[in-house]
Amino acid sequence: MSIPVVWSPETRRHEPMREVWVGVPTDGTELPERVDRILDTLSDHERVEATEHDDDVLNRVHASVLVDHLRTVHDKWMEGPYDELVGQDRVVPYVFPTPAMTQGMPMTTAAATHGRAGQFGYDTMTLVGPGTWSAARAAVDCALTAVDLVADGAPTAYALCRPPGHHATRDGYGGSCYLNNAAVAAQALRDAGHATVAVVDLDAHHGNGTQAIFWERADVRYGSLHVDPGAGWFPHFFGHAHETGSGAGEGATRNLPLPEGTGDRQWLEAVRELTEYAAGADALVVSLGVDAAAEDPESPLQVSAEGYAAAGRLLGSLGVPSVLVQEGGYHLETIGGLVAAYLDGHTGR
Ligand code: SP5
Ligand code: ZN
Repeated sequence: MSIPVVWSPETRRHEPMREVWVGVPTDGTELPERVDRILDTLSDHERVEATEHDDDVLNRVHASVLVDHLRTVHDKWMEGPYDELVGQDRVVPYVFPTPAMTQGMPMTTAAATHGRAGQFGYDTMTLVGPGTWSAARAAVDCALTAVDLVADGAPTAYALCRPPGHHATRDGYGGSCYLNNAAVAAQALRDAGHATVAVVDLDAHHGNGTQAIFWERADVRYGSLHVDPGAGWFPHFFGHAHETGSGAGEGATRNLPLPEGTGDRQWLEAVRELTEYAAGADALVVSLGVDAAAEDPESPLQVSAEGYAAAGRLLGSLGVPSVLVQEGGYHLETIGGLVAAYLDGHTGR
């Protein structure tokens, strides 16, 4: 069965150029070419260009100050003029008002753009360039268009979102993510009348942003399997099994951290557990990162294309309206095949 593949040419416009990691400028791996590699491999599926949506759902998932910051910060940076000052045009924070600095005192927004950047960006790897806002906002439109298709009766729709989103919190961005596409999809499915939505996150990294956004909510469950942050992996501070939600959301978060080197058998055991956990929800969002694959440079998990196909069969068997949202996956030669394998599994073809 063909799955609508929702995409936007705008998503190519985010060119991070580099990631500053432990003080070293490294070549980024979240490249525009990822879009074309995936599109090319999915050529036998129906292609749908995303339509523009207003900020309604976006503003219920993110603080408007974060959205405004991302919309305007690159223009402000160019007024700096940092390009001349520091010799590069990407927005990179250098000071972070974490509790270590704020100590409970009332904080005033920084006047300087290079100061303010650290109020919203929580790492040094996630740079903002001239096309970042257009791409991130277009990725949200991809997710919302996929929800529209499902609301109109498609059993499943795939949103080719780029940049990815699951590390973006209500108030901040990081981990190569700016706006949380999967959270927007889940909120839009709630608004379309699905009483409970399950988000199952297959990306190799824990989706701390999605978890944070729904932490205190019972109507959107969040389940994730990922390389164990306790073994030293990003996002380091979150993704442990003891994080289960709080308040009304107590018990609505489920984390299954996995050891380095985990392959298909153990990974699929965890997918099975999350499938059971998602059972009974009225709609499903899959945060479809394919960086758990053996070839991927960003994670030590060892999942195969057959593993992703089997994961698709498990989650597809839930038989509820499903929106599949692209997250990570950085090995250009294999990401398209991994996504295609998952899609085939999910639709049982
Ligand atoms: C959406 C997603 O998959 N985000 C990944 C964020 C984690 N990035 C951590 C990168 C740290 C190390 N990167 C240096 C390259 C090593 N191959
Ligand atoms: Zn990832």
